[in-house]
Amino acid sequence: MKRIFSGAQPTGNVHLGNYLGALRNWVALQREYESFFCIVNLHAITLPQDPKILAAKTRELARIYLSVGIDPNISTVFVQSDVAEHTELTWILNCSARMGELERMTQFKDKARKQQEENVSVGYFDYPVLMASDILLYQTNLVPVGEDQKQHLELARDIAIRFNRDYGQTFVVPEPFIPKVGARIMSLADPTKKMSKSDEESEAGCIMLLDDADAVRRKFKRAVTDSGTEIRFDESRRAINNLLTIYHLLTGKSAAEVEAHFSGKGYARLKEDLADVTIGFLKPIQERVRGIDDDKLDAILKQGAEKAEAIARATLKHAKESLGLVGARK
Ligand code: AQP
Repeated sequence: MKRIFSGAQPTGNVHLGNYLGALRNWVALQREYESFFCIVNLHAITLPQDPKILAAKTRELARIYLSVGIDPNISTVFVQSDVAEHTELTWILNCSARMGELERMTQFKDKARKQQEENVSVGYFDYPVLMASDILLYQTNLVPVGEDQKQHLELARDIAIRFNRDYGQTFVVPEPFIPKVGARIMSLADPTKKMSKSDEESEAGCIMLLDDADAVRRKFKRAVTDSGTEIRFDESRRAINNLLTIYHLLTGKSAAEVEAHFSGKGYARLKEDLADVTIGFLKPIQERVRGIDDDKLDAILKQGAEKAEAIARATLKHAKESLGLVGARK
């Protein structure tokens, strides 16, 4: 079986963009691939975090993975900091990555622009190398991610190719899996920006998986719309296109069926229907999140970490041998 690896950060709240761009595809792919789904808490600390909140969010995110349909009997679910090999391989790959490559990463450039560059952590700069380690440790074939991670994934491929060229075949070179629809869900408040958990200004534009019905209704009601009244898919009308994409993905109706459903209707109806569909979709997920007790979660994460560690250890050993990093311990 080929392998997939993916992860999300336990920061802020998981939103519909994370679900439609990534988690939904993990669920769909987990039966075809040997699957590793990680809660990437080491990525989270590249920006300042409150330790208590980070710990709580780590467990909440694990509950969300399980509640959206990740099956721990067939997929490996684990917390990144439980598998020390992620950080050790990062050091090794840091020596293959190039400063110029990291400086070109748009996520870093955006953040550096927002904060002053000297206040951005070295870890934030190095984030894509940690991500490359995550992926390469599991000899991953396919990485299902949203579009914002495409550039980081290309870097992971470049690092793998360079390492294999310089030190002999060590890593599988991964392929991205970026969905045709839903790879970039936009903010409801500003459809020129992606739905994002760290963008505080756009909280109103972000439907969280744990939002209650009132919040969902309020956010859709206030969603920005375009000029023009016709409700149909049109990439040049970003706001309406985004709303219809969400509706299409959550209902499973084809684009033609969605357009037929809204034919002759107005934005108010679209927003109401979207809120109804979203509330109906979120309710069972939220119930499952509440239903997973601590002991069960601990057992799943422990089992996941053990399984992940065994594979990570073998890959790291191979990488160290490829480099000539041999000491007294085998
Ligand atoms: N708006 C989005 N549309 C589609 N997919 C998205 N993803 C994120 N935003 C969207 C995908 O969700 C997965 C997990 O994301 P992450 O936790 O690594 O965070 P991120 O990519 O940095 O984006 P977030 O969640 O909005 O956080 P911030 O605000 O920190 O940038 C990834 O596969 C991602 O592509």
